[in-house]
Amino acid sequence: MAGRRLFRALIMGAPGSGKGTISERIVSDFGLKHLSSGDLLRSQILQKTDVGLQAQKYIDEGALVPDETMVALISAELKKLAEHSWLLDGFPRTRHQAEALHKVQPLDTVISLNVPFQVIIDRIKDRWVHLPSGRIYNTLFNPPKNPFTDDVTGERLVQRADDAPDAVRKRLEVYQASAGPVIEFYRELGVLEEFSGSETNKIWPHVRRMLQQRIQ
Ligand code: G5P
Ligand code: MG
Repeated sequence: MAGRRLFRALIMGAPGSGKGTISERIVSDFGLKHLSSGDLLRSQILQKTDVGLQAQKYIDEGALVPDETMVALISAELKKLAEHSWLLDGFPRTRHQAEALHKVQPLDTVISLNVPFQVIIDRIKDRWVHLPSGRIYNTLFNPPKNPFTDDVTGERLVQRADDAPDAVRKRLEVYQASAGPVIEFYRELGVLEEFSGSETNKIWPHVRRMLQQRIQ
């Protein structure tokens, strides 16, 4: 995107609403850098960093990692992306995080996905992931070429600990309690774009069209 104005966006939505899946399509079509707070935390856990060790207990039980930890972690990553257009996925997800980000970097567009919770509960049990890269599969929706194997590296896929039914229920409750004030914050700023539906393939063309109009 050399020579173009930098574009800064966020994709938000409940756990399993398709943020990661749609982010992969946005990255592929529009060339934005993708920064997923969940992928970043899982990579800190794999590397056994202090942040990873602190965050693991919150993540496994489906609770939010404290705001201060998240703001420090994401701010450090965004500094590395200062020269790039980017798409945040999963941060901010509290009003405090949204205000902290707004002070350093206002957003151009916020994509908010509305997917019925029962649809999410049905699809998330079939999710398999390649943890080091964040690549996402689903045994029914987008299966890997070879069962339980990452298409790119050939490594084994795993299921996330927080995709266990109790943790999924908790994550959906947490989203319901914390997302409203974030959505309101971005609506007031005039940057909110909401997309509702049960199928990513039907939501995606609308997201794509909106971004084509915004990214020049
Ligand atoms: P994450 O990693 O941000 P969540 O819970 O917000 O986790 P998640 O689970 O990663 O979100 P997603 O990215 O929205 O879901 O969804 P996805 O992976 O693309 O799609 C879900 C599944 O459905 C996949 O298998 C996909 O293939 C399939 N799928 C997609 N579309 C369709 C479709 O149309 N049909 C069908 N059948 N299937 C489909 O955060 C994890 C944890 O990290 C901490 C928290 O503890 C959080 O719980 N954390 C933070 N804590 C505080 N503040 C923050 N900002 C934090 N960020 C992360
Ligand atoms: Mg995700």
